[in-house]
Amino acid sequence: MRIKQTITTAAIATLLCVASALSQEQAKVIISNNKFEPKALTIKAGSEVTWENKEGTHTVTADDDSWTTSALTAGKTYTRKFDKPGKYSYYCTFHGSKDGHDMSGVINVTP
Ligand SMILES: [Cu+2]
Repeated sequence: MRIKQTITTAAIATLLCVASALSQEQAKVIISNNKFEPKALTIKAGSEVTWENKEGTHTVTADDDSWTTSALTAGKTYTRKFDKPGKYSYYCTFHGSKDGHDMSGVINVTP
């Protein structure tokens, strides 16, 4: 009984460890009709974010126009690295607009 409990605890601890490592190194935003999920994501400077489009056609476009994707069709991904801390707002040119309207999101980059 005691051994079983210890093994279960160890297994859970391992899973939590793996989950936390994944969330740090593979920040992901899922694109669907018509939203970014999560809408707000916080990462550390130097991390990459991958947007994965599950359905429809969308763009990932910076509010300040400093970067954009072309139209991403279903199944396409886009990865961008964020080196400097700051707040990076973005939107889909087809279904959203600047300043967080409709289909939009934000990446918060911490030092
Ligand atoms: Cu869209």
